[in-house]
Parts: sequence; structure tokens; C-alpha cells
Amino acid sequence: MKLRQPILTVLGHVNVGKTTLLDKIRGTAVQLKEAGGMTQHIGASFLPIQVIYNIAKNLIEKYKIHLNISGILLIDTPGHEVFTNLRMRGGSVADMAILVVDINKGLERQTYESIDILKSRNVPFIIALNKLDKLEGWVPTNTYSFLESLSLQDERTKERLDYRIYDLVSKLLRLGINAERFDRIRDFSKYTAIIPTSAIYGIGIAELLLLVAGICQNYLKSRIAYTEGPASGVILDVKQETGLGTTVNAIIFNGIIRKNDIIAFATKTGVITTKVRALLMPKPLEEMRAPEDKFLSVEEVVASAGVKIVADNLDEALGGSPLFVVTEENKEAILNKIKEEISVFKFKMDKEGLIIKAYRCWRWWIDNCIGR
Ligand SMILES: Nc1nc2c(ncn2[C@@H]2O[C@H](COP(=O)(O)OP(=O)(O)O)[C@@H](O)[C@H]2O)c(=O)[nH]1
Ligand SMILES: [Mg+2]
Repeated sequence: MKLRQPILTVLGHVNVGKTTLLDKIRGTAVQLKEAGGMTQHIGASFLPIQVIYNIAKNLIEKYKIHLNISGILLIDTPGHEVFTNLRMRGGSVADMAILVVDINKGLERQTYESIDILKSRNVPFIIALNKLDKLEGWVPTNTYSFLESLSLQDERTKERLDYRIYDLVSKLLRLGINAERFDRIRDFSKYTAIIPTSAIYGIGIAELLLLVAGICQNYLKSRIAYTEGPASGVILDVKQETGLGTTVNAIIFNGIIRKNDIIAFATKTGVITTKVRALLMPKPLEEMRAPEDKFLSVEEVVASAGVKIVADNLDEALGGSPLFVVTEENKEAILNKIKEEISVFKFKMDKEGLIIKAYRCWRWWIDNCIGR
């Protein structure tokens, strides 16, 4: 079975270290450039499997792990509304998520919200218990492996860590989640793994990435099976670009999109189709000659990918709309599918207006409107 790259998103309360964690992973990948490095996408970055091999080398050798996915597509903007909502035609935009929790703060308001969203969309996730270096007594180390760093700590600090972990475990249990420290889990389909991390020092990112890769290839095979054929994706943002006019940034999560293909998506007034004039990817930094010279035109893009689409009539495109490549055969069915989704959206908007005042209404709104 051909697998596409799993799409990974990062969720959690504000200030828990989501951005720092992604930056650390990206920074480390760039440092390890000789082994593949990172490829920039629009709104995402691709982490090749060689980089994970490199970061988690000791663990992979020790446990004789074999990874058979080609890499992971990391969504760059933690908390992007399409990904926090994660909804896509009843399913989910992300294949897997990392839920970041501050080790000294535990569960916070947006952690609960993130858990609700992940559960309702059936998105598997692991927990990064972050800011480990701020745990009293922890002596920070420059190792990517949590287990290596742990072996250098004194007994009282280890106990303190377990105290924090099992406090979190008991709170998660009340939410119906069976969680456990990752190295004490035998069956990853039954427990949610907790990996202590320090995004500042990079501690734990070896185990974090290894677990993400392992869970994707062992438990998400059917979800990440690659389907040949016209692309499906989602619009992240609608963006003005100097010299290009209005463009859309999209994540393609299945199939293939080519220059001159016809795409369909939702606007405020209905579903429209337009011809793809150009597909753009970010230019590697070293090839950029001027600040406005930042994109590279490509002939086709294969899932999973983040791409900028240049076409006519993109002004009215809705962020969060599904996006499909249409062909003579599938055109009618796809237009109807998108229409159905916006009719629900419009009906609900007419009925409820814009009374996004209270928590309940806001929840209703993210559940029903965004991303449709
Ligand atoms: N000591 C420590 N500070 C961290 C760690 N991760 C993030 N921070 C700090 O926490 C603050 C919020 O981090 P940020 O990544 O912006 O959080 P986000 O809102 O979840 O994206 C920043 O000042 C970071 O430097 C960590 O592992 N250890
Ligand atoms: Mg952030």
C-alpha cells in the first residue's frame, strides 16, 4: 500500500510552547542538513524520515526500529483555525496531533477545548509535557532523548516528574482518556502517550518524533493510504501577493494537482470553478535573489503538501473551504458536495446571526461553521 505523508498539527493552550517546539524541530532538521534537511511548503514544512532517523539515532538502533513512512508534514501555524477545528467533510484535516501541556500548569482551558476537538474528530494524539527544564531540580542536558536526560537526574527529581505525570494521568482519566508515560506503554492503541519535553533544549524530541512516526505507520495506515487521482484539500488562507494578485494557500491531503487543472471551492455566494494558472512552492533561501522573489513555480504537487495556487476569481474564496480538482466525470458530484456544505453553513449563519458572545455560542460556532 502506498502511504502519503501524515499531516501533523500541534495544539494546546497559549504559551505552553507550541511555536518553540516546532521551531526546535525545524531548527534541528536544518542543522542536520546533510541528512536531507527540511523542505519548506506553503503553511507547512516537510520533515523527511532521515531527519527523524538522525535525531533519534540511538533509540532506533537500540530498539531496532524500522520506519516506513517517507516523512511528516508539519503544519507551521499552531492553532490555525482550520487545524484547530480539524473538520473536513465529517472527517479531519490532520492525521495526528501533538497536544502540548505545560508541566507546571497542567490542564488549562484551551487544553480541554483541544481535547474535545481531538476526541470528536477521532484524531489520535500524543502529549508533549513541555518545559521539563523548569521542573524543580531538573538539570537540563543537550540531548534529544528524554530517556537519556532522565538517566542523568537524581532520584528526587525523577519522583517529582512522576508526581506531575500521574497528576495529569488522573485528570485525563476523568475526561475518559487513558494516558501513561510513553516508556511504560505496551500497547499504543490503548493508551495516550505522555512524553516530557523541553522545547528550549530539545529534550524529548527524539521520542516525540519517533512515536509520531511509529503510531502513523502502525495504527493509521488506512487513514494515510494514498489515493491516486484528482486532488482534495482545504483552503488555509486567501492572500494578496504583489505581482500575483489574489492567491490561495492550500493543504493538499490526497491525490495530485497540476497546472491547468480545474479546481472547485466555496465562496460566500456559491461554488465556483477556475483554472489553475500556477502552483507555487517556497523557494529555497539560498536561491532567493530579492524579497519578492520567494516562490518557485512547479508543474504538479502530490499529497501531502502545502501549496500556493494562482488562478482567476480567487477573491471570493472562503478560508476553510474544501478544495477539489474537478474532471468531467466527477464535476457534478463534487460541486454538489461543496454546495451541500455551504448551504448548511449559510442556513446556520442566517439563523444564528453573529451572536458569538458566550462560550457556548463560540463552541457551537467552531463546531458548525469554521472549516466548512
Ligand atoms: N523554559 C522553557 N521555556 C519554554 C519552553 N517552551 C517554550 N518556552 C517559553 O514559553 C513562552 C511561550 O512559548 P511559545 O512557543 O510562544 O508558546 P505557544 O503560545 O504555545 O506557541 C516563550 O517565552 C518560550 O520561550 C521550554 O521547554 N522551556
Ligand atoms: Mg505560538
